[in-house]
Amino acid sequence: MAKSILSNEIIIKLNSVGTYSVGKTSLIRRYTENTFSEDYLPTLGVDITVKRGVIVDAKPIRIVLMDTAGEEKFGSLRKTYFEGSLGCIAVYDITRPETLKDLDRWLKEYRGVAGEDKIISVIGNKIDLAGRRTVPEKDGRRYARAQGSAFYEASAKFGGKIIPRIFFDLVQKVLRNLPG
Ligand SMILES: Nc1nc2c(ncn2[C@@H]2O[C@H](COP(=O)(O)OP(=O)(O)OP(=O)(O)O)[C@@H](O)[C@H]2O)c(=O)[nH]1
Ligand SMILES: [Mg+2]
Repeated sequence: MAKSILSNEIIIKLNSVGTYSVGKTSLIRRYTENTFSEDYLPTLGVDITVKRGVIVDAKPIRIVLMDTAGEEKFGSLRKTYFEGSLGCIAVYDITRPETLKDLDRWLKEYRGVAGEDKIISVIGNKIDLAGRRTVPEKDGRRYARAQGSAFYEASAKFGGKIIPRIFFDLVQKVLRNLPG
């Protein structure tokens, strides 16, 4: 955590992890800009977005979102973006079961750099594709519980109140996890 010199904002760095095309960037865009695009533009290395003006527990927060690429070829770069991270969204796609299994590998990599005590929220994305669902909600919920994580199902496409809720809850847990 850091404090801005010019304002009393608390700066919290968060990451996204998960396999390519699960919708990490789309969830973050929905949260920061309230937009969605059907086009798939893979993240190249990292996208950094800053969200200001969030108030949690009466404290002004500046969220720095480090949205990393899911494609394997960016592996070595990714680790450097996890340094100093206080929490992450671990995203899978409810139409691709392997993407839930992949979270083991992602969370191992994330925790290995950021630390074991970091706050992780598990998100099953693309629930608008209900007819193509192959991961039951209970499987995601069970996985999240085993990780000691909060669990959400969401759609970056549909948006709704769940999107700000995910990030608000994560920041609140991070704040309450900070020493002092
Ligand atoms: N139907 C549907 N499509 C989605 C949703 N979220 C993302 N997509 C689509 O899935 C594709 C991948 O989305 P991205 O957000 O770029 O995925 P990503 O996880 O950031 O992928 P990488 O950057 O390559 O790791 C795009 O075509 C999006 O439009 C969703 O909730 N519903
Ligand atoms: Mg992306």
